[in-house]
Amino acid sequence: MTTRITLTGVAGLSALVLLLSGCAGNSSQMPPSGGTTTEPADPSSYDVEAISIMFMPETITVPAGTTVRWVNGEAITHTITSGAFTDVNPSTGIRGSETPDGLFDVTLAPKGQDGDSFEHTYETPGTYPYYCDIHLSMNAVVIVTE
Ligand SMILES: [Cu+2]
Repeated sequence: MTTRITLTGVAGLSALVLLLSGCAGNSSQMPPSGGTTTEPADPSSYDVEAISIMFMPETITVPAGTTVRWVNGEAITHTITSGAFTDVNPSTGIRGSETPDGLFDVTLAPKGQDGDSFEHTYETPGTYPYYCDIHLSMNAVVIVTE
């Protein structure tokens, strides 16, 4: 009897916690996409944010078939340009040169405007550097595994 009462109490508490966290999630002002923390949404997609003149995260490793989605997190224009960059200064992060490879080269509108995100699906394993053509400090890599 004592055990049964305890179990009921625990179950009731768990339900209360779930209820409370559910309420908190609904009442907070979460944008429909792209939260600040990782969402276990779709494992076949991955978000990268352009923020503070950087790509966050700068290096990602994803399995082949993953759709990477870039989202502009600030009110300035960036580009997502596929291609190699060289001679990145270790203290400033500024690259020395870049070579677009033609895979994609898109302009991201400032945050909140039409065209402030872009998606590309990486089907083939390999290393895919990209950069922002406007800002020499925005250099990043997508590593696609089998
Ligand atoms: Cu930029």
